[in-house]
Amino acid sequence: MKLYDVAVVGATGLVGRKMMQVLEERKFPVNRLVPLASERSAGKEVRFNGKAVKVQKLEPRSFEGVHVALFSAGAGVSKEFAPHAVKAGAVVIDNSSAFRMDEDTPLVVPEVNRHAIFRHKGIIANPNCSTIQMVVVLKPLHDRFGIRRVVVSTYQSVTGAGQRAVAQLEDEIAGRPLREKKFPYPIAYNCLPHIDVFFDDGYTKEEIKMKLETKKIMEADVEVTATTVRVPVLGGHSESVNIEFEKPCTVSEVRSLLQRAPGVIVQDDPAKNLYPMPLNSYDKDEVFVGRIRKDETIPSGINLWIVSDNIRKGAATNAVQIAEALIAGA
Ligand code: 3JN
Repeated sequence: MKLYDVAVVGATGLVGRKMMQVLEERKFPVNRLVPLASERSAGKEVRFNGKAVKVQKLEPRSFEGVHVALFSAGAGVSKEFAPHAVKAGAVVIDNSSAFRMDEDTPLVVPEVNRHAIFRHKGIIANPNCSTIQMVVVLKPLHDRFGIRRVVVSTYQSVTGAGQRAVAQLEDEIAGRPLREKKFPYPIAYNCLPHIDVFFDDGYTKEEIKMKLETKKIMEADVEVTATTVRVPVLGGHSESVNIEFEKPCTVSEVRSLLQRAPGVIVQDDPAKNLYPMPLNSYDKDEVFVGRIRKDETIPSGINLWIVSDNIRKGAATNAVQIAEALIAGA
């Protein structure tokens, strides 16, 4: 079997660490693992396949011999260093927003648009976590009923904002002085309707990412309007989603389509209090869906509830799945 040299940029972050865990778990054929990070983290050790590997300082020449470079160190780092990786002959799978909307960059969720991977010109973008878990559910429904419009509200885990955000929540809950202050307000016992920066029209960048990325991944004019909210939760992101269809649908058709959909697990039995929750989605790769109900206010519509681990399917697992598809070929 061919083995690959794999770089992980942002190797000491929440997503970078998870990328290495997922590469190991899924037995990605790694020859050499190259963990890369800023000068501050260089010299630390990460564990991979039972061995300690030293984190190296990210530099333009870090990518010599690398076949696949997984980036998760923010859009600025991706913009600066992804071109060096491509120049060295690597394929970059980038978890930031740096290239997502570029025409030449495929934006991929393998369950939805695996074919797009093979159009890459060196860089493949991993979508935003909130978009990924939503489109995995929307795709089979769009193929069958045609989606006209989606109204989504998110309940996003603090893990989406990184290690400093997790530290703020833990310290606030413990009632101790904060090690870090990531959010402008307390996040414990609170909800912040504010993820990423605000634009002049009142929407946040996270909300606009969901709208634009969904159309690009689904290659369809599916309209999305979003409200994204940070909640004091660790295990995953939740989404309340209202979907309006072109064609008539029933709840049982929707349920059976989703039961057969790749990467989806239906948890929907109100009589047994069965519905998806972020506590249960932690460290799982699937997208969980439940609370499937008819929207009686429109001719054809559904309400449902989607939960997934944003650090796994929303980031690391999706990136590794792209890498797997890439080496498997078209
Ligand atoms: O807040 C979340 O739950 C997800 C955060 C994603 C994020 C945070 C900072 C910068 C992104 C992203 O993936 O879109 C970016 C970015 O790359 O723009």
